Amino acid sequence: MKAVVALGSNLGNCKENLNIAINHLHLILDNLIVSPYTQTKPVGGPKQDDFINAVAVGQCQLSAVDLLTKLLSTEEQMGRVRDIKWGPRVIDLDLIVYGEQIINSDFLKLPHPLAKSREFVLTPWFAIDPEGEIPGAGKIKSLLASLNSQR
Ligand code: PH2
Ligand code: MG
Ligand code: MG
Repeated sequence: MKAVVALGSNLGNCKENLNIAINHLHLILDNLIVSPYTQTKPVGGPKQDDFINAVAVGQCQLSAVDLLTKLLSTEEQMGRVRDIKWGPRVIDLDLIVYGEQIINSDFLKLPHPLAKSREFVLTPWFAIDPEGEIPGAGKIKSLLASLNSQR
């Protein structure tokens, strides 16, 4: 199943943090493709440093819950501390889309409910997967166009 994972970091050596996370993702996902890293202004949360964001796309045989569990354990191994909502973080690994799955549990929401409105997810994703889509929301390309027309 196709997995789309968004990566973000704005604490410490952000590019190195993304490199380490990508190495972990290679152990979990096959045929991994990684977007260029992009510096973005923080969206929401407290005043904080810019983020480095990227998106990775790969193939996975795990259940969605098992995949998310592995992503969360990578975050934990890398020293992620969960305190302030949308606050600074060493690494954030969000499961954006998993095949066509639609899930709405407390643990896991698929597709990621905010992805369709987040330029820092859609732009790097589009760079590596221009035909990509969010089930129920549409093609990245049209989502980006509607974000741009709102501004
Ligand atoms: N992640 C958030 C909140 N705001 N802003 C940017 N630019 N990049 C992020 O990855 C990000 C954010 C919550 O996960
Ligand atoms: Mg996030
Ligand atoms: Mg997260």
